[in-house]
Amino acid sequence: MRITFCCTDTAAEPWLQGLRAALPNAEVTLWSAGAPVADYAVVWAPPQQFFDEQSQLKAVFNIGAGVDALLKLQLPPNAQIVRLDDAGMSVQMAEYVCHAVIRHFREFDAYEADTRQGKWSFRKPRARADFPVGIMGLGVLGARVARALGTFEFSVKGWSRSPKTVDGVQCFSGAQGFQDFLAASRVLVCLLPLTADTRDIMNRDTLSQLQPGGYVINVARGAHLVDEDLLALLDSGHLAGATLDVFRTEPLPADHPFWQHPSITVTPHTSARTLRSESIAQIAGKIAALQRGEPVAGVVEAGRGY
Ligand code: NDP
Ligand code: OXD
Repeated sequence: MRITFCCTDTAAEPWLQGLRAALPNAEVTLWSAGAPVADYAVVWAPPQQFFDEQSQLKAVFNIGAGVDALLKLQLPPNAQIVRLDDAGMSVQMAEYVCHAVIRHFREFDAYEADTRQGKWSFRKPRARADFPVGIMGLGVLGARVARALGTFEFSVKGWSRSPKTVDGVQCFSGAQGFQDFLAASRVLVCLLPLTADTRDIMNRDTLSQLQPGGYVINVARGAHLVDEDLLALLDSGHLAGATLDVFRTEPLPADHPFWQHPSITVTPHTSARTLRSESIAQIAGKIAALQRGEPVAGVVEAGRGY
């Protein structure tokens, strides 16, 4: 069995060593143009040339949860795409989102500004009930984030494509549930995959439907958010702020207004990082299962885009 590795912006050697150790009977090599065809691929943002040459792939393992970049390419006809299924990402995402929600709700950024000026001052405690948190996307990451926020007793709402039941979460689904979901939320967290249906989903119209003083946390993909609409609603005062981890262009261009905006917190696409050893263990387990002819979790349905 041959495995080829083609991951942009990733140090290859530790991955190759880890995959070789986990799958000792496999020949694991770093892809270069003209390399022999392989059975399985481990990829992140590969070039089209990779798939043009690797015509015999049975499965393509994406070392991330989001497969939007991969679905833009032409894959070999029999290759299924398998995404990372948590692999240590959901707990990181829960940390990130809880941190952003709590920092905003408890006004810790304002306290920090005060204490930096030597001010010992108190703010009136805000009512938790006034900060319902709506999570768009109740998949592997969204459901974990919802549970984590619930432990801090926030009122948590969730929205998904198909109807869902998540303990302690008021669930909405589909186009018919969207407006009620937005109207019930003050803090909005985006954990949707980027698809034709979800591109630009956070725009002037939808963000205006959040409760006054709304707050946006985008940890999914930059193209979910219409940047100018967020800025306009911050200027108008309908929105109070945003924490953004993902952007239409990454790295975020130096002259982008998000960098300097006083109500926007920017982080460099780091909310949930791919963890190498967890990911290798998961990929190796799935390759072994596929070799035995067994089904695996995390297979992407190209038709629905995630
Ligand atoms: P999943 O595929 O497990 O879950 C996706 C969720 O979104 C599901 O609940 C799905 O609904 C819902 N959904 C999809 N399309 C729609 C739609 N049109 N309307 C309403 N709901 C919809 O994905 P993950 O939770 O694993 O990851 C989500 C995204 O997070 C990834 O696609 C990736 O882009 C991003 N990500 C970002 C990272 C970062 O570092 N910033 C790290 C990892 C991921 P249903 O349940 O009905 O299918
Ligand atoms: C992912 C990501 O999709 O890192 O895993 O954004």
